[in-house]
Amino acid sequence: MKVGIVGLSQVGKTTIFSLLTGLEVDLFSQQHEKGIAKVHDKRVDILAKMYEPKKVTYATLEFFDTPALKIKDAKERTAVFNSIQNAEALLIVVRAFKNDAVPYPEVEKPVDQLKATLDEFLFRDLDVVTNRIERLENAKRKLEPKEEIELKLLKRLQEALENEQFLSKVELTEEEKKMLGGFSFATLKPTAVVVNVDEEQFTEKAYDTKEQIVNLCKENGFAYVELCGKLEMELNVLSEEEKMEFLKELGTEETGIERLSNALYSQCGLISFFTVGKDEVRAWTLRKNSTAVDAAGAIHSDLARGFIKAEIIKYEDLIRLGSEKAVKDAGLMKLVGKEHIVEDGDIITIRFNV
Ligand SMILES: Nc1nc2c(ncn2[C@@H]2O[C@H](COP(=O)(O)OP(=O)(O)OP(=O)(O)O)[C@@H](O)[C@H]2O)c(=O)[nH]1
Ligand SMILES: [Mg+2]
Repeated sequence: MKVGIVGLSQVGKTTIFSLLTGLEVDLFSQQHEKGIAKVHDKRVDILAKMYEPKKVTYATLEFFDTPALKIKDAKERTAVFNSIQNAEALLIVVRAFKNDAVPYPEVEKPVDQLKATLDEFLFRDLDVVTNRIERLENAKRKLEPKEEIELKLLKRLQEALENEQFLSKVELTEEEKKMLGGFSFATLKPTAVVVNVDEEQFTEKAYDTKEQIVNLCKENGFAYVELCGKLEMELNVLSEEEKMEFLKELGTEETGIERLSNALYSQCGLISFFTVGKDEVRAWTLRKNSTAVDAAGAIHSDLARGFIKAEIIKYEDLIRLGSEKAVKDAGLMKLVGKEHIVEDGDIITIRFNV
């Protein structure tokens, strides 16, 4: 899953990108980068303790940093969105932290930053829709029936966007969604908002216009996370033990970056299943409602091709009963066929024959 990080200038986009991916980035280079972030899942750690495997592999998300959006600047907008054309989800960064040494974005109030960013999403999609409509209307030939249908649909979308409505709020049939797949509309992508707060705001759990931001996120179905970039940077250089200690003092068990990657993961409709053994404990990513044969295919195409059955035990059962054998003895191992729907936390062994 690819996630584009967007926002106004000097809000902490590159800082958060660097924290997520563990890549060291020069904050002053305007080059945008991409990188892989592990999705921190405590269950993987616990399974690793149980199996003591040679290798532990977490699920991952891929992130893209972008240059700053400038309010109502069509050229910058095109540059930013073109650079994340392939992103399947978007992460909006909003700055609440106060520091006069860091120039403030064009609008200062956090909620105004969010609104300005969302407007850029709307403008982007409106640009795309309008261009395509013009192209179809100016075609010097008779449109194909499929194009006629597309034109009608695009006009509906244009009207919604002009009324500042996100395309995610427009009712679309599966057929229509498919038709729109190639446009990479910003307002159709799963979106999360991260507010970059300072230490004081973090402790107080409060910042200017928070309530409005939380409400906007609710209305639009965005995931919402607060974190303190500066604190996360400090946490980053600590040993695992020191980190746990520090987090405990802060009254939490997870870092903001861990919360953020988990929130994004579920916002994107993703679940994890696990494979376990002495060689490797590993989390794999699937979309919700995927089947056992999809799970096999995620591991290797051979496993999907030669799929016979899948053995499934539940993570909770394994932890509760202490061993695979105990789970089997309790009759809690399921042997399932291709079409069985995999659930988050399933531990899977594929039986196959190629
Ligand atoms: N005090 C404080 N400073 C921060 C925080 N996060 C980022 N900064 C600083 O803010 C400045 C901008 O951070 P960046 O991560 O480069 O922000 P950006 O959104 O990528 O900036 P542009 O790409 O130039 O738009 C840097 O000097 C950071 O060190 C934070 O949580 N607290
Ligand atoms: Mg940057």
